Amino acid sequence: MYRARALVNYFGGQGQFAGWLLTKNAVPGISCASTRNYNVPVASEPFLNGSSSQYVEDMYNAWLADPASVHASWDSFFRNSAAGGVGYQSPPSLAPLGKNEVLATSFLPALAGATGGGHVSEKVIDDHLAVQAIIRSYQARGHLVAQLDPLGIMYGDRTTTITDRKGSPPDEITRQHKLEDDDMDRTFKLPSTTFIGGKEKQLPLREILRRLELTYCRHIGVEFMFINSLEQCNWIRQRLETPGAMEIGADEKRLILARLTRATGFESFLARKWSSEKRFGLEGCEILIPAMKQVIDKSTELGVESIVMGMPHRGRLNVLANVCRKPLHQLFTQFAGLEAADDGSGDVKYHLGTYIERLNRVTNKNIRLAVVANPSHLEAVDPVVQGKTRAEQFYRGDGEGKKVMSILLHGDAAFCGQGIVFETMHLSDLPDYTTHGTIHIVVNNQIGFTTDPRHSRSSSYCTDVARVVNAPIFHVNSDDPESVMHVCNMAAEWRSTFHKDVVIDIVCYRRNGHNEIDEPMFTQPLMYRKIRNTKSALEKYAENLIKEGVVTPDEVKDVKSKYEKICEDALDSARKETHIKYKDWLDSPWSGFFEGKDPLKAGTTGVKEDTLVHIGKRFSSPPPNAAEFVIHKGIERILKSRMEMVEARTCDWALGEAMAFGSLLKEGIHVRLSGQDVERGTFSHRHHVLHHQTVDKATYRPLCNLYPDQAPYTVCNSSLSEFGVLGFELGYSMTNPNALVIWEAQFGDFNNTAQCIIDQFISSGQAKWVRQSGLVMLLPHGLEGMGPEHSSARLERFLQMSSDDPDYFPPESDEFAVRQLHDINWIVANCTTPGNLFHILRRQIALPFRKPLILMTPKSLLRHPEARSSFDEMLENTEFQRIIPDSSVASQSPQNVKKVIFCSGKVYYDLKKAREDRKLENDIAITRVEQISPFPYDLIKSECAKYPNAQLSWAQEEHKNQGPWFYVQPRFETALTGSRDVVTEKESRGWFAKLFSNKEPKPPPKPETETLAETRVVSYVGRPTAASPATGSKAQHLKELSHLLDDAMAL
Ligand SMILES: Cc1ncc(C[n+]2csc(CCOP(=O)(O)OP(=O)(O)O)c2C)c(N)n1
Ligand SMILES: [Mg+2]
Repeated sequence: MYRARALVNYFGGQGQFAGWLLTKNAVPGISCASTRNYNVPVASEPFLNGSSSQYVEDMYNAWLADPASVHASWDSFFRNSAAGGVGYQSPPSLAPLGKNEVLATSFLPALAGATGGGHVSEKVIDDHLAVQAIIRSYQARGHLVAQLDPLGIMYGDRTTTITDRKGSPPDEITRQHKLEDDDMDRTFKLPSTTFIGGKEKQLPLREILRRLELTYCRHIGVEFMFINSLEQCNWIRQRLETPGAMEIGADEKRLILARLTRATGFESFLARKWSSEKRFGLEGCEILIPAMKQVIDKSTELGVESIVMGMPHRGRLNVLANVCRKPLHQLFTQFAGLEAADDGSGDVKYHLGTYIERLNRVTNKNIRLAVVANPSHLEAVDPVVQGKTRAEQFYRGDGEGKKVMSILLHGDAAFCGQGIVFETMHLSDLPDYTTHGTIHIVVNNQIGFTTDPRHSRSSSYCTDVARVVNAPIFHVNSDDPESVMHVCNMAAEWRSTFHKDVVIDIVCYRRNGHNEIDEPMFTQPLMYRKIRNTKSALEKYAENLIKEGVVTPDEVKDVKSKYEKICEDALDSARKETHIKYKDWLDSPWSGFFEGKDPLKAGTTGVKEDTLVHIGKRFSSPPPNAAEFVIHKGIERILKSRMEMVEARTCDWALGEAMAFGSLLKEGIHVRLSGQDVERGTFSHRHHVLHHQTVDKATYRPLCNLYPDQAPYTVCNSSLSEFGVLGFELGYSMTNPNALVIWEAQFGDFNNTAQCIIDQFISSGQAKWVRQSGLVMLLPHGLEGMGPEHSSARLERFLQMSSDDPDYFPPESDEFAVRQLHDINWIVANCTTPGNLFHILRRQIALPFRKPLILMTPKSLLRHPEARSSFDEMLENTEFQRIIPDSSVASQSPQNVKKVIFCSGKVYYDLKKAREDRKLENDIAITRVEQISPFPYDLIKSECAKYPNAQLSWAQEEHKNQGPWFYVQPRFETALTGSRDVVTEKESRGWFAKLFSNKEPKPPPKPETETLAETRVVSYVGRPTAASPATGSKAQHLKELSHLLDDAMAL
């Protein structure tokens, strides 16, 4: 044990340093145990353990180099020590000793022989310090040498230290502490930071090391010493180190075996029945199933009633079958290639979600389990799961996450490779996004497709990302089922105690290729040779239990064959099915929402004047205790001008939005607005949270104080993430249809860092998973000379993904508008008035179904004096205007109008002004297309017909290859000519059916207005094509705008 002595010598060579220690610790009645509780690891450890001794050493080095570089207290300490005096003497403590704390003097009996007549020798102190440092080393670094890999290759180059191995602990642990054989049988007092002694306060060194090795270097490797809280570190130490902590009874062992049998049996059943089907089997990590069940059992025991899960492909079917207990025959029908009996285009079987409510037989409590459907895009579902979980907690009033929790499963390569994991982790402790702790389980099969960890990550572990949120990480060898169950119990208890994230990293292998058809020997020959010679976890565990006498070989066989029989019976009933139903795979059923509703009847969106006045006044008023609440002068002015607008019965953008929110809140609809800086609004127009100017954190939210019985309003600034936060809000919107959930981008173009959520979930979620969402995306959009970025929300992309057919003019009827909305995948709009904004937001809730709304929102229009709406446009008899027809003099003599300009968004105001400037009101009509998709064919048709002598133009400020042009052009043609040769998605399903029954496909409908088509086309007015959304030069921007307006006004 040279480490402490070396330190002593280092500090002056004459033992002054240790002399000080002796003096301090020899004072009777003074505890040497730690009583500090600072929130940093170093400060919260006993003096001179591994890290604090390093700290002292660092300080000393710094002091040697320059005494002024350390704090004055250290300077004085080192000066005194160097001069042979006492560095520091703490005052005697009269405080009672803490749990597991012992007086320094209690060393003495244990050290008989090593001390001379009650005097503690310098060597004894040194040795105790070294032992303490070693204990801490095991706690901090034991995982480095733990036997985690069932194949024994992952850490093959590391020293192992299992106790039956001869020799001393490996260098990874002890580092510079050298243990001598003589020391092994000496007894050492245990510090308060270890629980290995149980009731013993001291142990022989040999036993100390044995216990530490068994705890930290066997099949569990735990990383937790970076956690800032001493309480949390001790919690983990206690649960791992306490003698007997890992022991379990025979019944529990049999339960693990039974679950492992099912998990293994399920995969082998599928392999036998559908040998060439991809299923991304769990072989090599079958323990995942008992592990998840253990987490769920323990969590339900601790009060959880609902669990929302997200997971990738690996083992998904097994999880649905054996964790969620989804009826097996439903799973098996997925292999039969049957047609769906309901709407939607469906998804592959290993992406589908599910929702189950059932009794947990172990805890005898009811539990709801949902696995959220996900795309192939690994980890993208993480924030969605979190949002859904948060919403469920919110609606249940589960403010601490005691009833609802999430479990996220990950593959090793994806967990460390995908940035969304980090983005999601960072939501975990934010007030309006936390789900109060997630249990992450990694199926760490040490490979990602064909790439091994040496090439797929730079971190030591695939789980390192979790360290950023101080989550404990339990690495565990999948071949030791009991260790796996132990960490599962700990994870569930951890989450229930601290409501923080925790990671279980199941180190396992993948017995087959990436899928069942892949050949793994092409790329990992050595690994797979090893795998071929490795028995399954089930075989190994069964052998162990037979050896232990817990089960007999017959019992093992019996459990196996019983499960086989269950699978065979389920397959028999699956064979009788003729159709699959996508609805069986719904992860978020909205029970009651659709019942009794006419799917084509929307509610109204206008409201009473009283309501507008009331909301307007509240929104424009300071807090009720205004005298005490100091408001910024600028805000006072804003409130005042708002009040003036209310008195004048008019709204600007912010007020129109507030009217929509407020009136929905009044009707009991929860509204949630989330995104970067949404509370104030990027453009400082919203101000939904007023800040007390002299008291920190004192705020007032007018929209939360409209009516005593209103629904809750949440407005929350998010982390600087789009992928994570948009995914989160999408998940939030999935839980309850009776809520308006809105994500706002700081500038519209930032939505592209969330592209995966847009493409994979929002645009296609309903088609793939029959899941609806009324999520609103607010995307500030418009070319205002701010440069290439901050200009375009990439409207063209949303339009390109709209599923309405450009060649199909739906039948005209009273239900035209709502039917279009019903049939499309989402709504894309660019409103020009606060009144229309008000209606379109309210329409989200008035619809009898839910559709995502992609809304381009303004920047300069927020303050444009003409972008105002009278209350009259929001009253009961009003509604959302899909187009706003021209209302100028041109519309009064339409026969004389020479040109109709159709446009969308803010460019309308530029065009209007250009028309005024050029005095062309009699010649040019300007019509605004407010809802671009689904395209208002009926209204466009009648608007064109209204101006029979006018040429038709589409004007846009976006470049020609961007903005709505490509979307609207063919649709204008259809509006003018009627449908062309086309079958709709719905009909195409029928069409296929007819084809297979040898019937003729439907002939295309006849064009309705052939004559018009021959004479009228729509021309383009706008910027030319460009690679970038906008110029970086203000002058160039203005030049382009002026050209655009000249072209538009040309007759
Ligand atoms: C975002 C994304 N990129 C690439 C892929 C293609 N892909 C599918 S599985 C896979 C390997 C995943 O490895 P890992 O996360 O370790 O899971 P495992 O398959 O080993 O269980 C890859 C690259 C994908 N699905 N998603
Ligand atoms: Mg993997």
